[in-house]
Amino acid sequence: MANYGSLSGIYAGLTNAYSVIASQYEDGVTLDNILDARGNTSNATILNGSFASYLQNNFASIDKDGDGTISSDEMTTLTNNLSTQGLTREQFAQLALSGASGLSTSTINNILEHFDEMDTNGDGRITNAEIAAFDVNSAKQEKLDEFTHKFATDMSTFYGDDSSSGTAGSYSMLSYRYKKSSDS
Ligand SMILES: [Ca+2]
Ligand SMILES: [Ca+2]
Repeated sequence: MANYGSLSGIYAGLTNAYSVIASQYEDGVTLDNILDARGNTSNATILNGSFASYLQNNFASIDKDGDGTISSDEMTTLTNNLSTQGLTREQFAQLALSGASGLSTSTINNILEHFDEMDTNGDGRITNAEIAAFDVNSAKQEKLDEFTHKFATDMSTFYGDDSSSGTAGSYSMLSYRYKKSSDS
């Protein structure tokens, strides 16, 4: 069964990047703090650049009340909104390839390849629900293909038997019936 994964690792990664920055600055997470944290080489292994960059690039929209700081509530709102609305192809590509999304390269490629098919409501974004539905449908399709293949294989086995070793059984039955009808 194909598995197209889930976007949950991306949302967790964003929250994690936020937490790393928030833990380093007493005044909360401001745009300057994000820039500072990204520039701090000692953060190289603990702060994911793609996630931090997402927070930086979308700062204004994440900071709903416009006080210049992303609060933990605003961060929760962001991940809730993202998981409800889903991710655009660009957002997905950027965040999934961050190396911290929990998705393998083949899963990411599968999602990118089937993005439009997965986006069943056609809003240009994919959600976990759409991925899961696609997963179920492709599993069904796989089962159907397997059944069709199995059926075809069984049929050729049947005919194969009939024309080779199976001849004895079916032929003798036929000759028996012919014999019987000619007798009467
Ligand atoms: Ca705010
Ligand atoms: Ca969609």
